Amino acid sequence: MAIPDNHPRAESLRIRERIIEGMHEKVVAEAGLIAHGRGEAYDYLLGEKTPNYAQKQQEVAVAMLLTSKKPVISVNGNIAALCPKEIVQFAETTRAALEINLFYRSEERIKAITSVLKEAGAKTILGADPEYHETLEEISHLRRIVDIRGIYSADVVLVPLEDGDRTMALRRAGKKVITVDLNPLSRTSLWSNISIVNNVTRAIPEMIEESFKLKEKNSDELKDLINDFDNYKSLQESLNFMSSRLRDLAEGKLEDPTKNL
Ligand code: PTJ
Repeated sequence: MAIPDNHPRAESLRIRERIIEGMHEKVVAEAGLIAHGRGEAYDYLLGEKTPNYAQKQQEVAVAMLLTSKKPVISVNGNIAALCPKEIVQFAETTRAALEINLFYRSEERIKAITSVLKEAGAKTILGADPEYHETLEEISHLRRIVDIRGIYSADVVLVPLEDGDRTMALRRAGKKVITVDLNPLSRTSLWSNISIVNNVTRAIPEMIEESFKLKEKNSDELKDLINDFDNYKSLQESLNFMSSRLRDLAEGKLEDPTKNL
């Protein structure tokens, strides 16, 4: 559907269209639409802008990816639909492998996501070839199927827009987990080493920029950034941001659009 440029919610509606189209093309799971709606609601609480606390989370996440031995970025349907080019570029700048890993796994969806990533410029995509499949015993559903060259042997895994079980399982398997999740109360956010409470559509491009800056720093400086970071405190900051923004609105900052009618 063509979204008029002057629509006050044009950008948000265009993003919705990408998710809906992705669902018709089997890239996005049906439940991906529901997940997206939940994300949108949280993004309202942020004012649909990247807050300062998220810039810090993003900086530390990039530092962790750049200092890791074997970083992997896990791609699901929503990521493939929302930011395919950006995720491919981010994998390149952080020398991370890209691996398709799905909650609602099917061969049809793996193929659809593979072609989206290829079109976006990805040269190597892990997770599709059964010859390299291994299982992470800690996970009970289909996300347990991982690539031996990727998530299975990774030290750091970025799992944007994720369900909680796998994050817990990856932590139990001794991996460092970074997530991008607009819900600071999700199990994924609580269980990750670094949780970025921001919209992936802003976070990934901003982290690409950040990775160019951080590449200028030496590894001790990057490690200091990581060591000084406390995920639990950082989640508290994000909750504080959301609640104080709501309080400000409730106490008078909310504009009444009907006042001059
Ligand atoms: O493609 P599949 O089969 O792997 O399935 C992917 C989904 C997203 C359906 C699956 O992982 C799932 O059900 O996830 P959940 O448990 O709904 O969690 C998704 C989380 O991502 C929720 O906490 C949302 O608030 C959050 N979220 C949704 N959209 C965004 C987001 N976070 C950041 N940016 C978004 N655009």
